[in-house]
Amino acid sequence: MLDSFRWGNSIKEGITVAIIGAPNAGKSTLLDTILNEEKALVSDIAGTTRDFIEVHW
Ligand SMILES: Nc1nc2c(ncn2[C@@H]2O[C@H](COP(=O)(O)OP(=O)(O)OP(=O)(O)O)[C@@H](O)[C@H]2O)c(=O)[nH]1
Ligand SMILES: [Mg+2]
Repeated sequence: MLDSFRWGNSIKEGITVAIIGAPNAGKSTLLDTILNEEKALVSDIAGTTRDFIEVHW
């Protein structure tokens, strides 16, 4: 049980994932694609997303 707890708990509770990358790398596009929702503004201007965007998915 001890050995399988982390794996089982990750499936049950989910895991925390951070999308990190250079300005204009496509982080917001990736997030919106995963969510199938326009959560983060996508633009060709580097530095569009300034705040942390936290979602539960
Ligand atoms: N060719 C190409 N362009 C992409 C891709 N993903 C995103 N873009 C374009 O790259 C530009 C930046 O995309 P964003 O998703 O806003 O990038 P970001 O990393 O969130 O940018 P910042 O928030 O400014 O740091 C936009 O014009 C997107 O349409 C991709 O896979 N291929
Ligand atoms: Mg962004």
